[in-house]
Amino acid sequence: MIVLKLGGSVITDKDRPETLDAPALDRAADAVAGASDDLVVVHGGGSFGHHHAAAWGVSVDSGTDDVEGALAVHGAMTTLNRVVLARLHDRGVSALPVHSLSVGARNTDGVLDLPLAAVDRMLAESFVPVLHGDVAATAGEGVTVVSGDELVARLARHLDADRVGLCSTVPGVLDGENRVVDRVSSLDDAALGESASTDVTGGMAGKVRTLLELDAPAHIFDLDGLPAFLVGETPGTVVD
Ligand code: IP8
Repeated sequence: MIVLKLGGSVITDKDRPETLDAPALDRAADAVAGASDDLVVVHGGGSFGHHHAAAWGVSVDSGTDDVEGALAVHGAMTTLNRVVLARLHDRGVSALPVHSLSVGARNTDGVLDLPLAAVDRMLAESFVPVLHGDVAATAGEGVTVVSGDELVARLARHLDADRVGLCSTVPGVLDGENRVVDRVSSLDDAALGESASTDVTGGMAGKVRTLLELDAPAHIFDLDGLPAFLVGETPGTVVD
């Protein structure tokens, strides 16, 4: 079982609102279509979710109770999700959408309650569930952002994933001289930069922190490394 995240910055042009990086998405979809393991895909927000989240002041900790704001973020993400699904369907992948807003809820201590029976059943029926960064109703906050990385962590634990992959715009975790670090076992192992574009859910340091807490080995790589990851190789950086 593989949990794969396609970074929003990979499949969209993150600096231009609601703009796809179509060639990149095509490459990602080609690679996913070539995977032989059971797979769950999560995609990030890129220029679809993050601009709206920033405009409405919505983050993982801070929400809005304005339905217009909630739907601005969610609607942009479902638009992107439909495009991702279409690209996968074009290649014969039986991809189905899963929207966290419909079933997830964050309680007062920030913990996300996310029933995953639908994901389990889709996998059992040989579908490929495709989740995405979203918003979820949150106690006392209206809605807050659910990041794709948070979903990856939840799915990896729930499904007891064998491998977790984050397809990023960089070829792995970089050291101070921009060289890819082969292995990261603690936050001290590398100079971790923050994402430069608008991103309400944190950059590389946050990703590594989340991945270090998982039992499954996680891999961070770029689009060039994605086909190799999906056939069991170890491109980029292993976080374990
Ligand atoms: O790009 C958050 O997902 P991420 C998406 O994985 C938003 O951080 C802002 C709804």
